Amino acid sequence: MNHETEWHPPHAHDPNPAPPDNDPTLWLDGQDGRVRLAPDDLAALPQQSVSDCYIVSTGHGTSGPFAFGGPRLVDAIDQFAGENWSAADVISADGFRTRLTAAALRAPSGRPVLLALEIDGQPLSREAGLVRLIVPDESDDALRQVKWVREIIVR
Ligand SMILES: Nc1nc2c(c(=O)[nH]1)N[C@H]1C(S)=C(S)[C@@H](COP(=O)(O)O)O[C@H]1N2
Ligand SMILES: [Mo]
Repeated sequence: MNHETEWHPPHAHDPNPAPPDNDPTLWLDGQDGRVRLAPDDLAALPQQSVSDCYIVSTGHGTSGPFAFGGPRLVDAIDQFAGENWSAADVISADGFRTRLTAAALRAPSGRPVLLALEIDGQPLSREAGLVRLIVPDESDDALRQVKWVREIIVR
């Protein structure tokens, strides 16, 4: 997947070790307003599993391989905000964020971008990032592996 045209702001590479709160609900901001999504709403969409995912960090090592499961980000946006969008900003409860284009997310892929609800067949804990954006095969120091997604702004 080509993320060259996409964007994320500069970050400290020190990850937050703990969730900022215990509430895993998120908000999807689309053209027609705001939709509140609980993990159960995401679990009602078609689920996909992507195996052999690594969380890569030059600063503090690599973990994995993990199999993450959940809906494709593109399906969640299309379902709850409509199909007329060109990019999405995914923002966490602790202010971490990344931007993904619809063009990249719509490209056919066996390793799609997920809103992960599961890891290795088990429910993802809040500590481990529920709901976590998983961008398989990212090689930019895990800056797209956004834990504790709180808001998705559709553009
Ligand atoms: N919400 C949020 N997501 C985040 C971060 C963070 O600080 N906050 N840090 C990123 C960085 S720099 C890394 S290396 C990984 C660490 O993931 P891990 O806790 O699963 O090892 O999470 C990424 N996702
Ligand atoms: Mo990192």
